[in-house]
Amino acid sequence: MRFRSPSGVQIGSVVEEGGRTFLSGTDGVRVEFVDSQTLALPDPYELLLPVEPPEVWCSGVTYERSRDARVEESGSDVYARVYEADRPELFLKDAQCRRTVGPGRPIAVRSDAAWNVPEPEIGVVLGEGLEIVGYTIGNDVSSRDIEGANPLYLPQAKVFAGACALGPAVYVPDDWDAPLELELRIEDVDGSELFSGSVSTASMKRGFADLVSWLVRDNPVPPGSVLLTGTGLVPPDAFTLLPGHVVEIHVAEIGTLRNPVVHASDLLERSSR
Ligand code: DO4
Ligand code: MG
Repeated sequence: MRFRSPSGVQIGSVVEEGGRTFLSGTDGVRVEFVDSQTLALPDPYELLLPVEPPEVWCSGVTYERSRDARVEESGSDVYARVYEADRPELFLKDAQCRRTVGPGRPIAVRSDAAWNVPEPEIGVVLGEGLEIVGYTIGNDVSSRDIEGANPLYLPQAKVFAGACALGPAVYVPDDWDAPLELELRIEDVDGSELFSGSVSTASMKRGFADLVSWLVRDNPVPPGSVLLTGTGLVPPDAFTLLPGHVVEIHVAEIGTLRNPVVHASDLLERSSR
C-alpha cells in the first residue's frame, strides 16, 4: 500500500498481531487500521494509489454478464463475437495517472452522458518482466449510452477525468489461481443502498495470464502498468451513476475501494491523486 503520513508518502504493508491489523510503513511508522476489512486509516493518515501505473489498460467482455449487457445496449454482435474469439478486447484506459484516482478520491461521470456505471474489476499489476506481480481492485467507470450508440465511441465512453480508480492495496497471493470474489455496493447521497451484487473471477471466460500475453504482444507496455480484467457486474438498465453517489468495491483479500462520484468537469482543474 502507499499512504500519506505527517512525514510524507510511504509504502507500507498489512501486518496482523494479536488479533489486530496494522499498517507498517517503511520509515517505521505503525498505524492500526480503523477497519481491517476495508483497510481504512485514521486521520491524519491517508491511503493513496497503491501503485502509480505508467499505463492502465482494460480488457472487456470477459464475463457473460458483460457480453449480454453490451449486446443489448448496442444491438451489435461485435461483443458476442469478441467473447468467443481467441483475441480479447483490450483498450488503453489511462497513462501517467491523469484520469486515475486512489481510495477515497472522487471518480466522475461525463457531462455528455446520461447512462453511467461503475465497473468493478480485478487489476493485475505487471512487474519488470511484464509478469503478474499482484492484484488490486479497479473501477473502469463507463458511459453506457456513449458506448451503446456506436462501438467506435468506446474511448469516449471509457477515457475521461475520474474514469478510473485503483486500490486500496496490492495483494500478492500464495495461490495465484485461487478465485477472488468482487462485491459492489452503490450508495445514494444519504447512504442508502442503490445497488449491490457480487461476482467471482471463477466465472470469467478468460484467464489473467492469457489477457496479459495478448496485451504485451508487440506492445511496449511499461513495467508497473496495470491491466483491468473486465467486469461481471452490471446494474439494472434503469440505474445510472450520478454525482453524490458513492461506489464501494470490496475484495476480502485486497480491502475496499470506496470513491464518491462527481462531475468530470469538477476534476479538470484539480490534481486528484
Ligand atoms: O467494449 C466494452 C467494454 C467492456 C468492459 O469494459 C468490460 O467488460 O469490463
Ligand atoms: Mg470494464
